[in-house]
This record gives sequence, structure tokens and C-alpha cells, in this order.
Amino acid sequence: MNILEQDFIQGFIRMCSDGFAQGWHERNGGNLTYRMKDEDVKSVQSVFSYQREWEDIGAEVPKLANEYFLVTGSGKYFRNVELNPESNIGIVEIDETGTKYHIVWGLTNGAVPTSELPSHLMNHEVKKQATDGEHRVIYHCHTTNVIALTFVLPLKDEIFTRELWEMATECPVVFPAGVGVVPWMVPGGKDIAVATSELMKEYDVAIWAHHGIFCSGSDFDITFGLAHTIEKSAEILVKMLSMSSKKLQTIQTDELRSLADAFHVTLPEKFLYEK
Ligand code: 2HA
Ligand code: ZN
Repeated sequence: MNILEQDFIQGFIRMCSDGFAQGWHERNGGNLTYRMKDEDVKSVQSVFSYQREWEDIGAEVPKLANEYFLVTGSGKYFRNVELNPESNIGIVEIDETGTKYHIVWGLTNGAVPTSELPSHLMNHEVKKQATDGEHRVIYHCHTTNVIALTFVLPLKDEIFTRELWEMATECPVVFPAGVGVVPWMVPGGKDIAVATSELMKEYDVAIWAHHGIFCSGSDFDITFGLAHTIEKSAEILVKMLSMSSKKLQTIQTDELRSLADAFHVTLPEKFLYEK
């Protein structure tokens, strides 16, 4: 068995390369984690080593006790993951209390998991509960146009959601719950993890002001596609605002309601205000 040939590892590596190709991972920007299925663990467990020390997570995630995660490394560059997976990504096991982790594969030469591990794990815990175990992927990326918008739009869920929905017809269907917005906060700590996980009870996406996107999904395609759709919509909004501060026409509130009916999604009323 070659661990690097497993589908879940291949999917993870491809997502790192795709994100870099989009320009969302300058230097060591961004991070990705995947909550492994039992079958994933069974398929690769024979190469795990249980020698490395237990370390504090920096958050309590009791509902993730004994789970395994594939994670990007702290300070590692997404563009290097494909070239040398074992030194840039790794698998960690969470202990039975949900307060410690240890590395069982990869992250060679003393590397450690992403600095955003507390945010990722707290949000995995929220999403595991909220989706009955369906969500497995948490992704953070430095999307240029979304970041640009956080300097000119009010940092409110209602404003970001509505503007992004109006910029591309697919948007209300792709993220019907909307997006949450986190004000600027120090990255990597518990505070941003807590603020984000409050929003992720309601949304699959949180926008971190002046920093990027944080999002969750059931698999690599859905999660990458979510970030891609939001960034595309943000790019259209940036282009539009560069041409004119006012829209001559847009998708109207009643048209958003028709879209929701046609595609069988529910759009929260708080986003369907008249302007
Ligand atoms: O450098 O993106 O938010 C990794 C990050 C921290
Ligand atoms: Zn970041």
C-alpha cells in the first residue's frame, strides 16, 4: 500500500494545487484539514507511527475525540504540497479527551500542523454536529477579491450575503444559508476560532475581514467549489464597483424568491430585504 495513492490523499493534494493555481495561497497562506472516514483510517493505518508526543490543541473538542485528520503544516507552502507531501502535510490523531493531538504520519523533520488548528478543529466539531457527520473538509484561503471587499462594504452578514447573491445567479443556490462576516481578529488564536464557530452554526462560510475565506463542506469538490464561487462573485462585484458605484439593474428580491422556488432552496428572510 502506498499511502500517497489513496483517493483521500490525492483529493487533498489536488485541492492544495488548485488553490495555489487560483492565487489564493501566496507564501504559506491558507490551510486545509480533512476529517478522515473510518475506511480512510483503516486503509492507511499500517504506516502510522505512534511515537510522537501528544501536544495541546489550544481548544477543547470533545466531540472529535479519537478522530483522525489530514492537515496542512504550519509555515508550509501550498505550492510545495504536490512536490513533497510527507514534509508539508500530515495525519494527526485526537486523544480521548479532545484536548490533545499527535502526529501519526507525515509532517516530517519536526513540522507541526497549521497554526489555525484550533479554528479548524472547533469548526469541524460544530459542522460534524450540525450536519450529522456529513461535513469533513475545512478550508481557509486568501481570496483577493473577497479581501478587497472587506475594505469597502460594511462588515455585516446581511450586506455581504446580499451583494454576493446578486452578482451571479448561481450564488443563492450554492450558498443559500448566506455568509457570515468576522471582524478583523488576530489569526491562529482561540478568539477567532470561537467567533468563527459561532457563525458556522448557521453558515458554511465565514469571511475574515482583511484576511480571507474560511469554509466547510462534505468533500473536496464541494468545499473548493464553494470558495471558488464566492471569490468569483466577489470578483464581479469588484469589477462592477470599479465601473460604477451604482447598479443600473440587478437581480430583484422577488427574483431571488423565484430562484429559490425553482431550485428548491430556502433563503433566510433576513437577506431578502427591499433596498
Ligand atoms: O499562514 O493563512 O491564517 C497561514 C494562514 C493563517
Ligand atoms: Zn490566513
